[in-house]
Amino acid sequence: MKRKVALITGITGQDGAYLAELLLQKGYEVHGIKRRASLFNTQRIDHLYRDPHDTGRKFVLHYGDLSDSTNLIRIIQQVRPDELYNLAAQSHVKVSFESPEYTADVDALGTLRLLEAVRILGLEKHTRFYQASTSELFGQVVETPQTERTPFYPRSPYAVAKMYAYWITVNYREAYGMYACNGILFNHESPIRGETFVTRKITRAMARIKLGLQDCLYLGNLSALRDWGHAKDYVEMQWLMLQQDAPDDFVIATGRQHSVRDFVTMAAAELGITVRFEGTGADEKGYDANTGQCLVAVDSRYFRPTEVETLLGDPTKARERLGWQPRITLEEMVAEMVRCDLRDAQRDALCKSEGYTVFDGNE
Ligand code: NDP
Ligand code: GDR
Repeated sequence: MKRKVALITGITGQDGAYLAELLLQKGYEVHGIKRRASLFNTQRIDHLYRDPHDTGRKFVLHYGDLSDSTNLIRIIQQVRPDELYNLAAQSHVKVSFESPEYTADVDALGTLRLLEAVRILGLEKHTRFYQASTSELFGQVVETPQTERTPFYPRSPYAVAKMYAYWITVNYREAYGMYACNGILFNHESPIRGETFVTRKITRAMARIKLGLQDCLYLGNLSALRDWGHAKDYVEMQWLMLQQDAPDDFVIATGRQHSVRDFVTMAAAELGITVRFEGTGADEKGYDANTGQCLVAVDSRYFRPTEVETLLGDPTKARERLGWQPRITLEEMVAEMVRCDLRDAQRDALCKSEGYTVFDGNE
């Protein structure tokens, strides 16, 4: 049988890396679009990469950008993918308030550019399309838990841009008969999550505090509630959605909800630290219950102009139609993230003790 060909935008990101690994395991030829950067930006996929001079390789990277239709058309023409996964985005909600136009260009129009490229090349009956939609679409939630039928109420430039992407995907499915799907994914994390998203920021800081590399972790809204799953589980669903008889949209979530404060408590507990929270709102602090050291403080610069206070997904449709359910629990994920960040912190502590300068990377 002919080997299937997949093209992944955002392959250098968290989900792109896990999805590429999954598809290679399944025997796909995997192509990815990476952005030109002044430094290497392929750390998450380097373990999959083979010598670019090897002609038999099944993993190929192309330079490109979602803001450039000519280059997207050229890559899609060259690759002629059976499956196209659009994971690329300016994906940080807080940053989208600072770069709203760029976020709209990449997250909203970037999706349109890909769909149009597929159509222009006459591949609309050949290429199956996955759009990385998001629970942020629900924003100011009007019902709990959220399902595929819950009305959207986006609360950031990021979410508004993703709302355009959601509907243009639905529209191309209905207008041109494309096999195009939205995965409405709730937050998913892992040891390779970007360091400025709250879960990774917490596990990384707690590990560094434990080793004396950092004193305090500054966070924003500790009361925000999220439904957190593991990225490795969620990319499997992205693939499953493109293997059905007919295209559809699915909510992917765990159905469990925790606060940012709970996540801090869980991560600290993995390191043998008990955190006691005192105060409220901007004055809340978290102390080491044994030593009294202040470990966590609220800094209002991490507040968002409009916040998404609570998200909780109902994945019943995905479970029933795709036979999908998450395998990795939140507790297992927190333990894995802390373990990996502790290893990195140990390396940094060693370098520091040998007199090398260590980049703290705090935001
Ligand atoms: P990441 O931020 O880790 O990765 C984003 C990827 O998009 C990176 O490869 C990045 O490249 C690339 N990218 C950014 N801008 C452009 C551009 N202009 N042109 C081409 N590529 C670009 O995100 P995740 O892996 O966590 O998420 C994947 C997708 O899923 C995103 O679309 C996100 O919005 C969405 N999503 C994520 C959820 C989550 O909880 N993780 C939940 C729901 C949806 P570079 O490495 O160079 O920065
Ligand atoms: P989110 O994830 O905005 O849900 O978007 P993030 O981890 O950034 O925030 C989750 C919640 O934590 C609160 N928070 C903080 N967030 C960050 N980043 N830094 C802090 O210091 C901090 N303190 C508290 C936030 O206010 C928020 O309520 C993620 C992204 O991956 C999106 O691309 C994706 O679409 C959604 O998840 C689903």
